Amino acid sequence: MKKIKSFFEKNNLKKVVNTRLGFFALLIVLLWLKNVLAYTIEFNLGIDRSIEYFILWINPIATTILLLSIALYVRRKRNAYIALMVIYGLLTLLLFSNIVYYREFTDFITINTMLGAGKVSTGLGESALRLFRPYDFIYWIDMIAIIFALATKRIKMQEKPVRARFSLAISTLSVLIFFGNLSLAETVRPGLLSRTFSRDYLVKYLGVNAFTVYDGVVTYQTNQVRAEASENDLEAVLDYVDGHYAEPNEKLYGLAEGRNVIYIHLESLQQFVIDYQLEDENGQLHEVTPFLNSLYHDNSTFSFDNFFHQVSGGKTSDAETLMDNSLFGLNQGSLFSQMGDKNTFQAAPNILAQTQGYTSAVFHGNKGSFWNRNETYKRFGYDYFFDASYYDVTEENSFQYGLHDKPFFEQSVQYLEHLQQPFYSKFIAVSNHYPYSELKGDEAGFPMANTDDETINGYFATANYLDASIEEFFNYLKASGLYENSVIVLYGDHYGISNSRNKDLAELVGKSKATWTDFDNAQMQRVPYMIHVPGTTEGYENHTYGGEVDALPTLLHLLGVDTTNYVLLGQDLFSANNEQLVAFRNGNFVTPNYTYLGGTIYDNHTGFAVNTPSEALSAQIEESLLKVETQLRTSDSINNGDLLRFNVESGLAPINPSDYSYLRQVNQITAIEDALGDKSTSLFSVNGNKSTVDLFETKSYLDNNPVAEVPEEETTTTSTEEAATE
Ligand code: GP9
Ligand code: MN
Repeated sequence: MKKIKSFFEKNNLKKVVNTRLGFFALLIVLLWLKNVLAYTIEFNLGIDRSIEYFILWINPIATTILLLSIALYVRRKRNAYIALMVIYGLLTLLLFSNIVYYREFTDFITINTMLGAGKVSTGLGESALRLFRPYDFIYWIDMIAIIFALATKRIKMQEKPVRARFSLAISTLSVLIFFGNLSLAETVRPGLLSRTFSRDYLVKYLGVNAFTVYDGVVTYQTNQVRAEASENDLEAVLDYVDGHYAEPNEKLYGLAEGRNVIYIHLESLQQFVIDYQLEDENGQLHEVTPFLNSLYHDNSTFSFDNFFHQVSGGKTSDAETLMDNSLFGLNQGSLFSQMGDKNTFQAAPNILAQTQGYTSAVFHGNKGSFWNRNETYKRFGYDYFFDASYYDVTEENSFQYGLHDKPFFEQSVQYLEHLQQPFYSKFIAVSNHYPYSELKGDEAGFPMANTDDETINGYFATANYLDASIEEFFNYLKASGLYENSVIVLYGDHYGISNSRNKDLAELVGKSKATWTDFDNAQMQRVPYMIHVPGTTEGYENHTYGGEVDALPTLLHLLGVDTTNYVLLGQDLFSANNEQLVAFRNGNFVTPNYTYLGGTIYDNHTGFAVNTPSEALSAQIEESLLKVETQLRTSDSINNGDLLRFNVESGLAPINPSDYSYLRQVNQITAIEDALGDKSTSLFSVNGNKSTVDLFETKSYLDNNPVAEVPEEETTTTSTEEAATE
């Protein structure tokens, strides 16, 4: 303490600042302070662990030193100081622009946004002034003070340049710090760079500067591939699509014509949960998803028991890409994150809007920036996106991935009732998400499984909660009258229990840990897929082998939409010509009789590898492999080359993303109702301008199971976040 005091007294600090290195250090400290200030009062990055705070606080350091150190190589006095101040000014400007942008969009600025490619109609231009705060001068006052101090020689400029070797040492040090920062971030959030969940995460773990540079590199790379792609590349795609097209099933074509589509995204729900009963410690059986089971067996439901997810690193976002576009996600990372704000799509909301006059909306209780949804949905043609900002999200009713399912559905209907019908809507549930350990209070009570793996143990309870939330939503749909006029499609997006944990699950699914194989892992990738068409009694359990890529052609045909003009890579699952070949994103595949995994052929009926396949079988597998490769390659060439922009024959007018804004949507939907007057088809209007919100009834697990034993307070294990596979 004394030392510091005397340090100041002797006025050493001033001397230090009068050297180039001292001045350089001052700028670093100031920039660091500004970043920390922004982290504290501007950005809401969802930090809840001390290690995350630590990473957050250190993350501006490396890039700030690195970028400012560029000026250390400048030898001439004036130029060196000018360079320092210019870099300083630019870094401040970058931070400040992000702060202002964040106030409006709860998101960070991408290179595309900067270049104007992603301009939004309600863009920053008009609203920027409104977004300034009186205290914003704090971010600039230091800059003015320093320039003033330099001009009036209160800070003196040092003549002697910094030795080049020393500058190099500083730059190198900053690179080392950066890699330290990065590896720490990767341990907390595996796959941070390869999967790029969200811009939030990049800023949270690496800082604004690193995020911007990273975004620039990725943008450059994708732009290169796009620039080289041409109309000719589309030819091969169109040939493939024509050859692969499967005729609709005449009996079902148009069965749901003109109806609302209500997609329910069953987070991490696997098919094995359907009809599953969990045994508690007293040997008592508990049905995990009683409501979904009843739907599954209902004769108004077309239920599939051989439907596989086909996602890769983009997880939920990959499932959405597949379901909405009949295209695969990318081999690495998320298409939403990497191309969602650039590419042209032929997504369901757009097709249905342009051919059938549908309105479309997504409902999801997490931040809109997660998986870059707020940008991607515009290019899919979603008219509305109700993200967390439209919900009352509190500490109690939410967890790290957003609002819990019951309040989510309950709070969604206030918006749903104002959508013009027919609508195409998607409800993305999220409570049944890794780490499956968040049910508290009145929602706790469903028994835990008793394996060595905490993640597996909690999975059934959150699945049960998801099930109950869907039942409440269905009850509302029936009470409000939306039900009869809708087709409700439910799908599991991907596995909930990763392959690395499956051995611990084996016993629960009637297998043994010791004999568990890759074949078993592959079979676990089945997810629920149910198409519920109220009023029909034609529903049945369909055993066709298919995957998420097949969902869109299946749905469009049920709605009576001709799909021959569109670039869809899947096949109608009701078609007699469906080839029942399910590609996984990594090139493996499943057919009704065989499963092909990295060179090994497994017989589905025995579960064993076929070590000496017959010539006929080898040829058959070879042919399937080629088809799978072609399907995946076609998907990649469409996505990487942004080929759909050339597909004018689709008849779809191009989407202008700036026609879409997800801000102040309540004004938007009610303005449309007002403008349409008697012609408005929203539930609210049809109901004589009376809200149906009160028809939603919600109950807790304990309400429904008053005799259930309340378990001891569960200690939630969030000490390590998900592994890369989760
Ligand atoms: C986040 C949610 C989860 O908003 O959809 O995504 P996931 O981690 O499953 O990809
Ligand atoms: Mn998911």
